[in-house]
Amino acid sequence: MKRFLRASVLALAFAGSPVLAQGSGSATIDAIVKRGEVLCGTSGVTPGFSLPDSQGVMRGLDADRCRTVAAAVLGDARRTRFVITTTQNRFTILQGGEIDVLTRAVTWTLGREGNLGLSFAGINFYDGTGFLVKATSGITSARQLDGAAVCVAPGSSTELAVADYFRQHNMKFNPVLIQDTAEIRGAYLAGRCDTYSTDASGLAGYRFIQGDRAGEHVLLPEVVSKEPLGVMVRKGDAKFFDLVRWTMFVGLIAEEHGLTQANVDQALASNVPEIRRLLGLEGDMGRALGVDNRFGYHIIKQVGSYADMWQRNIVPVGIPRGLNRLWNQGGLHYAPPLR
Ligand SMILES: N[C@@H](CCC(=O)N[C@@H](CS)C(=O)NCC(=O)O)C(=O)O
Repeated sequence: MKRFLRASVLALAFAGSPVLAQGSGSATIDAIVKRGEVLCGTSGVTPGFSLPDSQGVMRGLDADRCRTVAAAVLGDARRTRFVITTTQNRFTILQGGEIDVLTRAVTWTLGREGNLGLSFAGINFYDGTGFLVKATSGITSARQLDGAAVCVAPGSSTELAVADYFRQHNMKFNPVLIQDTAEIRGAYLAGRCDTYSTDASGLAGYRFIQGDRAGEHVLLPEVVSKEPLGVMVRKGDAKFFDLVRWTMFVGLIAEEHGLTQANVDQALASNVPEIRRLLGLEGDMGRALGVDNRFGYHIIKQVGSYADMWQRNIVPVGIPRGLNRLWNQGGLHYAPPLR
């Protein structure tokens, strides 16, 4: 009881904390503070990642990633604005400064990191290229796709992964390149291609929104590339890069310690050193990144741990956690020590 009271008092003291004054050491952070919102690029068409709900609120893992940045910088996860970007224009929009962060299922590749003046702050979701076919096609393996017409977005990493896969297996394919995601899906449904290829998560989400008709589509078992979906920022603002990267680690560290949106206030009474630093009870962790020391608390309280985000966004779409488990549970997500 005593511990609970202590936690409640602490939680009150933590609520509504002010944001840091100007002078974070990051031009992007300063601009966000001045503007009062974080601008994020999303697709707005991908269930589980970014799709507006019936109230028009953007939902998904990518959308929540944006919210963690708002929670960290502004102390308020609601202060986000989502800018719809396409597979092709997303990089130019980030380069041009129309958004602060690109959270749009964007695969981390050498070419993108080396050529665009942009950097990947971390991996939000470990994915891979998949193929969706109609159940009536009778196709059960990607190896049966020799000579197939493949619907794919131009400028996507999928386009390159598909080309590599077919070449490696001495198979031919005919790319049907369509920019607009709704149009790609339409073309696939209309039979203009034999298979629709993109990130397996995107295909699972697309199949999911078919509802009763989901059974008409089959996600082939082969995952033919690594597609680590990351979060991009402009090069040249190392402080902001660090911050965005640590907003990602906060969710993982919270999950490691069993912290959730629901129990984070009780955790304010914890004596576990890393939890205390994570919540800003001791150490100068936030300041080192140009934000308030309670940035971790705000993220967990307002958006949640990675497990919370997964539960809210990905579980309904039916994608198994797989590689996206924590490192100590057989997955790949691993955060450095918060100290
Ligand atoms: N991870 C791929 C994404 C591929 C992509 O953009 N696919 C299209 C066509 S399905 C799309 O709009 N996806 C929406 C999304 O992934 O949120 C990349 O970085 O290139």
